[in-house]
Amino acid sequence: MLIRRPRPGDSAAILPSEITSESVYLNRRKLLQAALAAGVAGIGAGWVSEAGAVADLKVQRNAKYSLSDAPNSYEDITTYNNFYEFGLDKSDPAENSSRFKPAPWTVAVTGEAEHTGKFALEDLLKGHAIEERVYRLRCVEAWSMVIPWAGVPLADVLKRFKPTSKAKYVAFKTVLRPEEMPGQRSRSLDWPYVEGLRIDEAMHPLSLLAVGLYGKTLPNQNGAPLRLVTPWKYGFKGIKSIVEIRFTEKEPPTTWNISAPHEYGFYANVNPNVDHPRWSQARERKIGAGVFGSRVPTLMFNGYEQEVASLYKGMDLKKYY
Ligand SMILES: Nc1nc2c(c(=O)[nH]1)N[C@H]1C(S)=C(S)[C@@H](COP(=O)(O)O)O[C@H]1N2
Ligand SMILES: [Mo]
Repeated sequence: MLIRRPRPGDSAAILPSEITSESVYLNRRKLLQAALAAGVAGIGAGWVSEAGAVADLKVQRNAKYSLSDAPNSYEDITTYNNFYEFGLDKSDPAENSSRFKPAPWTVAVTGEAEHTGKFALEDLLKGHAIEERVYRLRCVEAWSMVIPWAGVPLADVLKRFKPTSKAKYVAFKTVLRPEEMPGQRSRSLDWPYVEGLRIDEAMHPLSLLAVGLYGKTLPNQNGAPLRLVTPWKYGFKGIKSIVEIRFTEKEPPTTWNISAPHEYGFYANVNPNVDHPRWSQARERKIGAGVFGSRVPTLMFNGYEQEVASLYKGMDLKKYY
């Protein structure tokens, strides 16, 4: 029997049934507006809460760290997701995350740092200006999207805790709430989802703690209220709904590496020259570029070679995948 391994989504072409056409989307919005006007709760619950939950943010575009590419539509970004806590299909996170409560939110900062403790999200972000950064997200499944994130540089947040000289890595953990996250009631992955970065990767100016997109707070399906974004790495490093940040001396375990170690490594740097064991990484399908998609060459480090190559000087990138 052939057992298919779990993987961060689906590398095959999208099925017509997965595509939410513009007209269907607009009809849903009309339904939502009608429901709101009539004061009816429960109709299209996912959409009501999704639209209701996000709030405007004050953001300033950081041009230095933004692509000039046109971002994907809000619809693309919020309906084509990987968030296995809410199901395996791309449409599942938008449909199954309406009961998730991203507020109030507390993050535990632990491990090798002078200041540790539990912090309300508001306190974690206090004093940090929220930047907009347009990054490309390259999924390991060989598709990509351009997303206008809103967030704060991870380094600025981490430095306030004064990591000690033993802090060689930073580990992140997603919330464990099977009552609100139906995917956590099945054993598709080891819950909670965990990820990690080497400390110099975490301190790199491109690493972002995102709290929003398109100038609004994150919708649940995109990792509300706080998620990681490291644009030179495959999308699965961008852990969602973070509740713990731990400074460690040893390389921390990471969810996809636990799930399939010869397919997903710790580094997960985008690399068109190192194929996934089951498919090529040389090209990517741009989401939103039509049903037939537009396949374009994948760039080394997702286009951020100049900025990040020095982090990996002397390392064999085939061995450290
Ligand atoms: N907790 C958690 N974080 C996660 C995932 C997940 O399943 N669970 N999927 C990852 C993968 S494979 C990708 S490509 C990105 C997708 O982010 P987006 O849905 O906001 O585009 O989230 C990453 N973060
Ligand atoms: Mo992914």
